[in-house]
Amino acid sequence: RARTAPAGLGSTFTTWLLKEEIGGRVDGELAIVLSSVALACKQIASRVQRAPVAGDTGLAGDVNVQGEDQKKLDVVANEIFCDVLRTSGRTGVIASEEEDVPVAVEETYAGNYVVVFDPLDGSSNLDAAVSTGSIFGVYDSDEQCVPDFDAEDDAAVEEKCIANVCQARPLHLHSHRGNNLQAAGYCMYSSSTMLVLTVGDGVYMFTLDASIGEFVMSHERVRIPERGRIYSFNEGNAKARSISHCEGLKRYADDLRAGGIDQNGKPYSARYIGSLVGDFHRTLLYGGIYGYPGDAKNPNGKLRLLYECAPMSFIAEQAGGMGSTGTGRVMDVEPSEVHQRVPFYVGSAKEVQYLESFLA
Ligand code: AHM
Ligand code: MG
Repeated sequence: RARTAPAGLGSTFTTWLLKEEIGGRVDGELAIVLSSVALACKQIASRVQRAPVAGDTGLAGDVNVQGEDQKKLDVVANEIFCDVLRTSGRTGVIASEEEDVPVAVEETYAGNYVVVFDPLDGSSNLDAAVSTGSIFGVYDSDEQCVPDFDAEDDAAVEEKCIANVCQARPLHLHSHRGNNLQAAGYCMYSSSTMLVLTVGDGVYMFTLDASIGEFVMSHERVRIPERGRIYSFNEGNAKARSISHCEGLKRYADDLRAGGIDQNGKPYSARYIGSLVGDFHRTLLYGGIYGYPGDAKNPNGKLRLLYECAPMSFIAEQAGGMGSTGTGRVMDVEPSEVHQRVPFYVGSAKEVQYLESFLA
């Protein structure tokens, strides 16, 4: 009898995907989408590493739909993601932080899945060679919203693409998994390149082994510590928060500095990279809380629901943590716009609950 390939620690991403497919947690199409995402991440990792010598640092000269200056590598990473997903033949619609509206994949290549992504998050860190990452989420398509390229004009196709992304409510993953987020993950470009993802069956981490060009499983069934003494907020925004409606946040910050949940315990430590992927990855492994609140000027904060907060919340929940808007579960927020922002708090369950107790 043939032996089953080992699919635990030390196995490749491809072997793990195969095992998930055999176990019925991933279908053949989703496996191809996820392999394509992994390929895009390898290509981006290589461009990020070589950026200073390849002349890939600095601004591209354009501004994206959200009014942010695009870095050269924001544009390159977006092209890599779009090209790889398009040619996967399994993606119908893609929505990116760097695209104004969701884009339908041409009929010849089109598949069913809707993939949302931030191709290069934290790119303001890039020129200093500090961690960056890509974040992605995969949703089922809604048949009603699949554009008909032959029969419909461009405006109708675009409208359906928007509907297709916004219908994909990242909700109730346990009770309605078929309709919502099917997979979510990120790839961190740091001292190691790490692909972290969930298909609703725990969280797995794969480290890129450059000697073989493969992601190899380095952590399985990751669990975020229930508590953690690291908090990760942009302290420079504290003043804006204190003059806004966020009185509870100010009290929370003062409370953390005074010792947090158990006031007599060791003090908390502040850590803030300014790269969601890096800050989230540390929080996932060490515990604690990451937050990007709203303030007087931006009541919904900065981070985007579809391709930043919802995928990270899915991962956090799958690891036993929480992703919250401060007053409710991020996964329960129904998107109404592609680039919608939400206040975001994520991390150890007890730490997020403690923060929520100040905002109730
Ligand atoms: P980006 O998608 O344009 O890179 O912005 C998102 C980034 C996050 O990675 C990070 O957590 C946050 O912006 C940092 O913002 P700030 O500099 O305002 O603290
Ligand atoms: Mg981003």
